[in-house]
Amino acid sequence: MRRFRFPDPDFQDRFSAFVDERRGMPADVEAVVREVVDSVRTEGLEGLLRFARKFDDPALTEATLRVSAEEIAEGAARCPAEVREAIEFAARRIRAYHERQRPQDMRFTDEAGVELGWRWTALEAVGIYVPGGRAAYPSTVLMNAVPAAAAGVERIAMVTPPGGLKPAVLAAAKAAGVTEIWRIGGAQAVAALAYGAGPIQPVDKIVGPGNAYVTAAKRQVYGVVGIDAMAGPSEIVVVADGANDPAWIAADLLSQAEHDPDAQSILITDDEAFAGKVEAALAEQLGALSTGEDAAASWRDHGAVIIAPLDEAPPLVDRIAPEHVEFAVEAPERLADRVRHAGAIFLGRHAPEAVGDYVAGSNHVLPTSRAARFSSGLSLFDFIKRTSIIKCDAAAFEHLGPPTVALAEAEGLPAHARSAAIRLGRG
Ligand code: HSO
Ligand code: ZN
Repeated sequence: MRRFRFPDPDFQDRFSAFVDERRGMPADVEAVVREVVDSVRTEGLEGLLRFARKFDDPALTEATLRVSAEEIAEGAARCPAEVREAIEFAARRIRAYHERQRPQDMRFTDEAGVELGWRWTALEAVGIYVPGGRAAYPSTVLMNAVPAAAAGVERIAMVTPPGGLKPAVLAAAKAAGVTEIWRIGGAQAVAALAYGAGPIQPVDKIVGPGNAYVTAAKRQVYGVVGIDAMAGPSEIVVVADGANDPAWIAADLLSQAEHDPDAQSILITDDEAFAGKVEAALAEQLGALSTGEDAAASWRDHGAVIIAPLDEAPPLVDRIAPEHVEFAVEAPERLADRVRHAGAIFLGRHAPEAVGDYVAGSNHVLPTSRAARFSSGLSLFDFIKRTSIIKCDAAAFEHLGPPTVALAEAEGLPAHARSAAIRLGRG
């Protein structure tokens, strides 16, 4: 854990160096992934089964590739009722939030009499990658699939390695409106979604988190299909005054730290004695966490405490451009309104980031590694696209034809020029 004091003479230099540190350099797996992706692309089902058997399940066959409706229903039924209800509660709230993002179509006639506009339509088919192992989270399924369903995507194909098929994941898939589930993971699953393989029809876009192999595969199939943003290790900045319960703030910092040894939690406070109490509470809570080893490594290597007047917090937050920022202060808007770069902002003492991870309704797939400077979290917009509309009658064309001819001639494209000129009676 690093400690910074705003008035220290070397504050700016040390803080800048800290912000620019890279966490978790991605492994170079491009060449390995290239072979897998090419094999699935050229061999289809055969290539997919070869790699799926090698890496995940030696007994996998074409017949067991798809998780049947009965398996989904049975698995979901094994999910404890309390968890299933929480999943359904979350799904409803995420759906309601994302439905409000739906933009209007537009149609207008400009001063030249040209009718213009655009209209939005949903993608037809989307693939959702759900990691296996510890990170097989039902919330991942909800945050990726519910916005797709809300957008009107007809086919939502989920892939997950055999270990990912946990009861809560299956319950989330049901609640989210996933339409098919395939028992495959890794780069071969991404390639199968992009190119199709045997019974797996190709999709139009692939979203969802994964390891270095999955991420490299998504990058390699980009262009054939759309992909979502590349997710890095999670981050949180908590801006807190001394009136908070230190145990609450410590818990918030640990809630990100436990994700990954490369996650980052930063406390900004104007009260040095309070910071000390948060650190003590954090050390105490760490010992009781089953995820304590990762959380301790994250806090030790990437954590920070910044002592600064709260008025200085917004520009510091902007430099960090964090995935999440909490303002646990008396008048949170006064500070938060001055923040420009953040994936999600949590206002007040009763809005811990964990509610945003699960049930607030907003999306928990958010820009990391300072990408909040230029991008936004996953939303309905990731599952719709816009088509331009252009309508001209003869009178409107009188205005558009001559400059079209001029530009086409300037570009040396005579057929373009003719297609306009012919309609002006000069063809
Ligand atoms: N906080 C993570 C998402 C997550 N949390 C999933 C719990 N489950 C994204 O930054
Ligand atoms: Zn989380």
